[in-house]
Amino acid sequence: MKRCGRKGETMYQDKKIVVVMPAYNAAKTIEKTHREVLAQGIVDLVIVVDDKSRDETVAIAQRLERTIVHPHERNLGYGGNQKSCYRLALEHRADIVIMVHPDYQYTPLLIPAMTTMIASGLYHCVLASRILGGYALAGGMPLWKYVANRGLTFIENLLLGAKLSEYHTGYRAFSAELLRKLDFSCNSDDFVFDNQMLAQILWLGYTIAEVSCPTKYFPEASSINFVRSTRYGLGCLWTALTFRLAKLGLCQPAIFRHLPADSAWSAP
Ligand SMILES: Nc1nc2c(ncn2[C@@H]2O[C@H](COP(=O)(O)OP(=O)(O)O)[C@@H](O)[C@H]2O)c(=O)[nH]1
Ligand SMILES: [Mg+2]
Repeated sequence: MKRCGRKGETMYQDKKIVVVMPAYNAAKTIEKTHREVLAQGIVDLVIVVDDKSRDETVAIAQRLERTIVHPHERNLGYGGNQKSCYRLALEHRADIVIMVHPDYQYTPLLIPAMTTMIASGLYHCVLASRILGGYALAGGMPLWKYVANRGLTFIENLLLGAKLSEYHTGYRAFSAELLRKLDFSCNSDDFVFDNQMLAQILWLGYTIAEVSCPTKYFPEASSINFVRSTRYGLGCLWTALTFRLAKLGLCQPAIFRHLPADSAWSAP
């Protein structure tokens, strides 16, 4: 199935596969993550966006094979980082974009599976879920994060009208076709960006697919504290609530206002 494309590219079924890594103080783990990403044999390009890390992330990333490094001049936040990731991936003519954190929390071994689900034309968005399969706690997810994840997911499913096992994973794949339809200009630069993006995808009528993903928690893989997590959780609830109110015609949140009205997608 794999075949060679243009010079220097591996291509997968004639599609350019780009992995984006939103990096922040990832010096200890980025090389290992990157090695396993390329070992999958289907990734054409890795884009590392560094959000003004205080460690050696940029210097290490600049030595990595098949990789473009884009350092931010100032710290924008995780959402601001992802905005750069997707813009650069589209500028580099990606067909499929996979976002994976460079903190080695998510195994790159799932890249071929997620790519296939999009390359087949079946889905435009695939999440790697730590909840599906039921081993999140055994993998070291702190109990309070697990409980918050399950509670938020329950409410989000009700308000967003989807049936996902979690909305909070940092391992996601998208078709370029879908990314081109999204408008991030009014999205947050903070962690809730992730959630707003999923709400926008559901707003457009796309189905979000999931694969189960082993969970790994260790000191370098998790830095978000309780206060930032709480702010994120409240942002998720607000996103879901305004989504439902907007569907009922009761408000017009900016994150949905600029999306194309005629892009309704139906499963093939
Ligand atoms: N741009 C940016 N990224 C951050 C910041 N804090 C964490 N991150 C990144 O956000 C991602 C998720 O954070 P992490 O601490 O791993 O969260 P957890 O694994 O969900 O507990 C990681 O890729 C971090 O590198 C920040 O202040 N700015
Ligand atoms: Mg992490």
